[in-house]
Amino acid sequence: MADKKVETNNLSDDHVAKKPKLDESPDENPHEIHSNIKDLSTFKVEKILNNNTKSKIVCLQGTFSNADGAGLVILEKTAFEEDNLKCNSKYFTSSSYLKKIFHNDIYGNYEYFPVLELNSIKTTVIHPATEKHIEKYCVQNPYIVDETPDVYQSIVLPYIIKEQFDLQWVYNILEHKSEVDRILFEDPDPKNGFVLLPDLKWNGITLDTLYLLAIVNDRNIKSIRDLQGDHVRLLKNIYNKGCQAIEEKYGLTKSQLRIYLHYQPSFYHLHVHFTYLRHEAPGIHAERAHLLSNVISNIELLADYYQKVTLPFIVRETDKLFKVLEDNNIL
Ligand code: GTA
Repeated sequence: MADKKVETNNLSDDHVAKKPKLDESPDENPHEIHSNIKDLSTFKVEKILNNNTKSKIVCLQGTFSNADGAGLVILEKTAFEEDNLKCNSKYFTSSSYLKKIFHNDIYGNYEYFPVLELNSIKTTVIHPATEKHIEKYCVQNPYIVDETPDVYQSIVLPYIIKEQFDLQWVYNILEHKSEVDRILFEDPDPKNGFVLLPDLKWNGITLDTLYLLAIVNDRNIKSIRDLQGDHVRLLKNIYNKGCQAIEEKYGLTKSQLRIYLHYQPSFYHLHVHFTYLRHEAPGIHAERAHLLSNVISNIELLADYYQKVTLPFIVRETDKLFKVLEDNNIL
């Protein structure tokens, strides 16, 4: 691999948990749990970080008996797939088991156990997980910060450079080392190109929860704060080709998609979220999501809009940034 410092925007990775050398293939790393994981019987739960009864996502912290370091397991009960419910439904067969709880007049309550293939739980394993991963998945009090350009330059940017999450998974995608078979569309142009693929949060099947991610090839754009006039071509390219690829594959038009960027993002390599408008994905709220069409329009009006504007963002109580902002009387 070329000069790693250049590839990571010169960002430090001091906080990164002990991990394999970067020139090892991601699939052949003996220290990772992922290379030979078959079931989760080696996972021992130590703490429930978050149990969201609305989204039905639970985040568990623990350890694997066959690997060092902390691990996170995120379990999510998935939405119903409409195709499975329609006529000749796999749900309503004699292979399923119906357990009666009670019935009263015309009302009946049951527990239903459909066939195994309909009972999958979407599972994400993060191992080895850093303290920052663990913090991120804990329930915490959020606060809004109005970030002026000055606060960004003097406080937030130095913090990002020191503390950001490792971007190796992003580079693995761009370099075709991971998730190659999941790529939906790719434009290899180094300045205006990008890779479009299903997001980690999507199972890639259930259309109602469609969630794809466009990751830009240019490694020098951390977030919308860095966007300038000469990025309009890149952003329009993502919008046009991303929408076209999604329409061809999934039949959803651009007016059925929510296309946005996060501020602050978790990962400081520019990427754009594409979600189905009907799906209430995490991170679609006003305090975090910036619609791509708005972003393009702002830069077209004023090339250095994102270097001049005050951008609000959410910081959480146990983030190290919270303390830094408090110490500087920003919060
Ligand atoms: N294809 O390896 C990856 C990968 N990783 C590590 C992250 N992403 C990946 N996609 C692929 N392969 O949408 C995706 C993330 C996210 C995007 C980064 O990259 O899923 P962001 O920088 O704006 O950060 O986007 P963001 O939005 O905070 O994303 P993230 O990290 O998903 O967290 C948001 C919240 O969503 C979390 O706090 C949690 O509440 C929830 N969440 C996170 N992960 C999951 C999950 N696996 N299942 C369910 N909910 C989750």
